[in-house]
Amino acid sequence: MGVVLALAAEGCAPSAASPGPAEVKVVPLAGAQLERACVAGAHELCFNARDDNCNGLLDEGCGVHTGLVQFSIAWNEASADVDLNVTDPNGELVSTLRPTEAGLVKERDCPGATDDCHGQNMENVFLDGGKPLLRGTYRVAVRLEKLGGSPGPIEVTLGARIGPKSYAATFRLKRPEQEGVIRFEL
Ligand SMILES: [Ca+2]
Ligand SMILES: [Ca+2]
Repeated sequence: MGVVLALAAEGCAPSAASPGPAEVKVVPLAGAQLERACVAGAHELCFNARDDNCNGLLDEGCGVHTGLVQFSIAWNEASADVDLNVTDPNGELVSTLRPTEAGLVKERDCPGATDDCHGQNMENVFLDGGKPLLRGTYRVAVRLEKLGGSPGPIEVTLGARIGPKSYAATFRLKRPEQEGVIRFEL
């Protein structure tokens, strides 16, 4: 409750043909409204979890891994702790400790125990390139763990890549343990 969420299917196709699901159903579990679309040919900004240049890839060229399925979050408050919790169609929660059996990998746990992210708070989950795309429901939860001294709310951008399409949503999380959830069905 109290999660403000904006969602947009940006529908941008990358220049190279990518195999992917023909149809994706996106189910926000909170009120949704359209967010701005990406701009073709724009400069791709790093660590904002957005497909700024509308090529279907999130934060490419920034040392961030991608795959046929990718979910990323980013937020500005350096000491706030937000978690990206993705559960794959097998019901397995993706952790930074090891890939799921379906091949989803999580990199970056921000802000990290020893300021590992250097103030650039971004978490990223992607499908390992060697694994086939697993169809089914991906549950993507964005959860505020700690405000870290910020008065809040913490504005968190969620970017998603499903095959050739990218999606963007924004959450405003006010108190610890609050989370916003979107389901992607493919
Ligand atoms: Ca891009
Ligand atoms: Ca970006």
